[in-house]
Amino acid sequence: MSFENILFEINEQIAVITVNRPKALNALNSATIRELGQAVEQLANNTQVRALIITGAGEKAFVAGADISEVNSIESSLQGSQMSEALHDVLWKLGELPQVTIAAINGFALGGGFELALGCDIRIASEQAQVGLPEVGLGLVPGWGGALRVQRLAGTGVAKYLVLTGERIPASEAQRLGLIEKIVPAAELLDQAHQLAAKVAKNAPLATALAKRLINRGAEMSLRDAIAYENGLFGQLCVTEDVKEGTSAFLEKRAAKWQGK
Ligand code: CO8
Repeated sequence: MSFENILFEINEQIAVITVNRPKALNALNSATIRELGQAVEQLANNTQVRALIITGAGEKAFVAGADISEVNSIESSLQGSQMSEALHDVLWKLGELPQVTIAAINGFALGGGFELALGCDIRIASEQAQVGLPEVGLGLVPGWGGALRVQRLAGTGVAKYLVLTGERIPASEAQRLGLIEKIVPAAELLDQAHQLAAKVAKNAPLATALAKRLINRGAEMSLRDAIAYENGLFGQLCVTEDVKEGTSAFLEKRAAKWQGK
């Protein structure tokens, strides 16, 4: 499948999607969102790939938001809701992938761009990156889950501060608030994202996939229900070949060879 607005590469255990509209600072138009969805769908049943890195083309922006000229041409609330649903659909698919998803934030991640990053499992950013949710300045609320994911990651106060002021904050501040996990020099960003992906890939595939699912689904449950869910997944994993291999490898002081079953 060929794409016009993204680059999609798979190299053994690691896939990379690069949003590739640098002249518009990689803003997400409908065609780009469609292509993101198609690329993510291709990974859903790929058992070789263990991690997906999402980044932006060029040095300036990860993604500068929804394509504002497209938002400007919306003619009905139905059309607006449909555009909103389109990226939500991609973000839900990212959440359901067995692979870990890593946003490598190489510059501005604003509005929908930050929302795309927030839909990934881990965010690593360059020292120059800036994030923000400036939608209210355009007359909108964040329409791709940004307010709500920031609220869950960093609390109601931080969500209200970022959303109501629309302020852009540097990556260092976002890290302090728990919205970015790691900051590295720009020149090292992709290499460090690959190293992170490789670290995940060393671990047991079913365990990483189910750990991600536990954390994502558990966040939507009461603690009691989430722990019951954890208990079920734990039991399920205990009888896998990988747990026999992982524990035997430890006892025999050798590296584990995972089968993903
Ligand atoms: N959409 C379309 N084009 C854009 C966007 C965008 N979001 N951002 C930048 N561009 C374009 C500019 O228009 C410009 O194009 P041209 O060269 O043809 O004039 C080019 O990219 C370069 O941008 P600037 O000249 O503005 O570059 P600066 O370095 O001066 O500024 C900024 C960089 C600060 C990133 C600035 O471009 C900016 O503020 N961009 C907009 C950021 C923004 O407001 N993002 C939020 C958009 S709304 C949104 O994301 C809603 C999400 C939910 C949608 C739900 C469904 C509808």
